[in-house]
Amino acid sequence: MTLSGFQLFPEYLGRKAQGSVFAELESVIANAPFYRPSMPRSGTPLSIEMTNAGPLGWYSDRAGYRYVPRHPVTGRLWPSLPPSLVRLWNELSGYPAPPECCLINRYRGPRARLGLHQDRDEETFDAPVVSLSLGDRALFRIGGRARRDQTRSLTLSSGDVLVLAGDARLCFHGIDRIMPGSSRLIPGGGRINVTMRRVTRPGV
Ligand code: MD3
Ligand code: FE
Repeated sequence: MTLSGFQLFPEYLGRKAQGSVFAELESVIANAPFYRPSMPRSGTPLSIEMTNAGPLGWYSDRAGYRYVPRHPVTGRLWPSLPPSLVRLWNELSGYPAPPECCLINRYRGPRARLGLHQDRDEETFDAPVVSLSLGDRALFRIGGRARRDQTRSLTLSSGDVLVLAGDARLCFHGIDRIMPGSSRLIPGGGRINVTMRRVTRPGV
C-alpha cells in the first residue's frame, strides 16, 4: 500500500502546548458552537459534532458536502484561526499560504466514529492536510486511494500531529472508535480533532 506523504509526529505538542491550543479552541467554540452535520441525501445525523475556524467551514446536510463562509445555525462568519494553529501549519505544511479551513471534530461517548472516506471536497489537493489530535486516544485507520485497498490501523494520542501530503492526501481514512477515559485534557472527557486544509488555490 502506498503511504508516501504520510507523516505522524507523536506528541508533537506537549501537555502545556495542548492546553493552550485547547484554550484557544474554547473561544472559537464559544463563538461558533458545535452542530451535528447530517449525511447527504439520507439526512442521517453523524455521530460526531463539528464546527470550524478560518474563512471557510466544511459542512454537510441533505444537500451535500460543501464549504461555506458562515455557521449554519448562527449565520455568523466563522471565527478566525487560532494563532497556535497557524503556527503549527507554518511549521509543518511547507505550504506558502495559510489554511482556509480548520475543521474541529468532537467525539463524545463510545459510539462516536467517522467512517472511511476521502477528503476531496477541495478545489485543490496540492496543499497538505495538517491534523492535530487532542484528548482521548482514537483508533485511526488509513488505506490507499481506492476504497478496496488494504488498510492499517494506528492509535492517535493527544498532541499527535499528522501531515498528509502527496499520495497520502487522497487516501481513504477514518476513526473506528475512541478510547473513553484515556486522557484528562478535556473536561468531561472526549476527543477533539482539528484538521487544517487549503480549499482554493492561492491567488496570484
Ligand atoms: C488522511 N478527521 O476531518 S484526522 C476529517 O480524527 C477527518 O477527526 C479524522 O478525517 C478525525 O476529514 C482523522 C487525520 C486525517 C485527516 C485528514 C486526512 C487523516 C487524513 C486527509 C487525507 C488522508
Ligand atoms: Fe478526513
